[in-house]
Amino acid sequence: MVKLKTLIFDLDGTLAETERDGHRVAFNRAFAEVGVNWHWDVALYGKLLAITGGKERIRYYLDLYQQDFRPPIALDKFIAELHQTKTRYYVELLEEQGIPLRPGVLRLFNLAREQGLQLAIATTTTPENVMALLRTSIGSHALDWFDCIAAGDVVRAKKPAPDIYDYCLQKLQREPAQCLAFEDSANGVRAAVDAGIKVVVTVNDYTREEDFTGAALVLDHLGEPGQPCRVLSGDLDDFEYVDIALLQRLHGENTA
Ligand code: XBP
Ligand code: MG
Repeated sequence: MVKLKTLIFDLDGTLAETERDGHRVAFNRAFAEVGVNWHWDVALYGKLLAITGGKERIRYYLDLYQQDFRPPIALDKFIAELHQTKTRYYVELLEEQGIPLRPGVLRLFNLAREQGLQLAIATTTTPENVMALLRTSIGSHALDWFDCIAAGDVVRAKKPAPDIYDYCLQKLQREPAQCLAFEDSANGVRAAVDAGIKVVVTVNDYTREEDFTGAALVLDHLGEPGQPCRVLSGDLDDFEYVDIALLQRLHGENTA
C-alpha cells in the first residue's frame, strides 16, 4: 500500500477566488497604464481563462480580438513588460485589500501539517503572486509550509500540460501515487491526471460547468465544520467536509 505523503495545491481559483477580482482587475489597470484601450470584463475574462498563463492569455486575446494592434516594440517584449506591470498591480491589490482563502483551505493546511503530510503548490501564475497571496492571506511564515512552490515559467508548457506537476514531483522526489492534487479547472485536472496524480476539484463560478473527467471528487468547496461542502461528482461517504481521513480514503488507504 502506497501511503499518502503530499498534498499539491493549485493556486488561482483553488486557494482563493483570485481571477475575477484580482488578476482581471490587475490586467485592466496595466492596460490603462501602458495606454491601450483594452478592457477585460467579467464575461470576456471567463473566455480568456481557457488559456493559462498571463502572457499567453494576452497573446491569445490579441490573436482573437486585436488583430490590427501593432506594438511599439517587439511583441514578445511588449507582452513581457505589460505582464510585469500587471504583476505589480496584482501584488498591490493583494496588499491593499487582500483576497481571502476559500473555505477549508487554511484548515486543511493546518491538519496536513499536524498529521505529517507534506504541502506543495503547482501553479501557472507568477512566483511573486504566490508569495503575495500566502503572505497577505496567512502571513509570511506560511511560505515555509510548502516544500515546493512550482510556479510560472519554470516549465515551458503551462497547464493543461502536466509539466508543472512533473517538476514538483521531481523536486520533492515523490511518485504520483504518493500525492493528491487540488484544482478548480478542467485545465488543472488534465495537468494533474496526465502527471498520474489523483485530483480533488473545488469549482468556482468560472469553472462550474467544465469537464472534470478523471477527477476523483468534485465539490463546491472543501467545507468547514458547520459549513458542509456539496458533492458535484464522486463520493463523500459520511463526511461533511474534507479532512485527512477522507483524503486517505480517496487515495485508497484503509484508515479503519
Ligand atoms: C491560473 C492562471 C494564471 C493567472 C494569472 O493559474 O492561469 O495565468 O490567471 O497569473 P493556476 P499570471 O490556476 O494554475 O494557479 O498573470 O501571473 O500568469
Ligand atoms: Mg486554478
